[in-house]
Amino acid sequence: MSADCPFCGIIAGEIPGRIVHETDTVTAFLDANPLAPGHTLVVPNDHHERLDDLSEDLASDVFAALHRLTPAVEAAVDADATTVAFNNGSAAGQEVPHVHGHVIPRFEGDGGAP
Ligand code: DGP
Repeated sequence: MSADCPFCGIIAGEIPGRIVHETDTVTAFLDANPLAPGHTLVVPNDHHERLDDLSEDLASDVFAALHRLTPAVEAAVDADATTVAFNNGSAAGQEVPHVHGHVIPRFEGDGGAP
């Protein structure tokens, strides 16, 4: 856990978060600044900054959660599709330095990729 990391705070229950899925290694919660209704973040429970900092096992757990959650998020908001993305490093737009996959619901005619 990293003391000043908001995602570590949510996982520890110290910061409010709308958690939608939890395992021993991965947590998913709604994004506080959603690009679409249902925008969900999938994060490893342990603090790691970048995707390549994860062990292969933990990366697999994150991807397994994305695999399960993507259809569930689509169904929850009646979306037509999802954009699944990682901003991996600050130059790529990563603002929170705790690995997170975005699951962004998409709708026909919503104007293209965010
Ligand atoms: P990125 O730019 O890829 O690092 O995306 C960070 C996302 O995290 C952004 O969509 C907003 C979201 N976010 C930032 N702080 C919090 C927080 O404290 N709680 C929640 N639920 N989401 C947060």
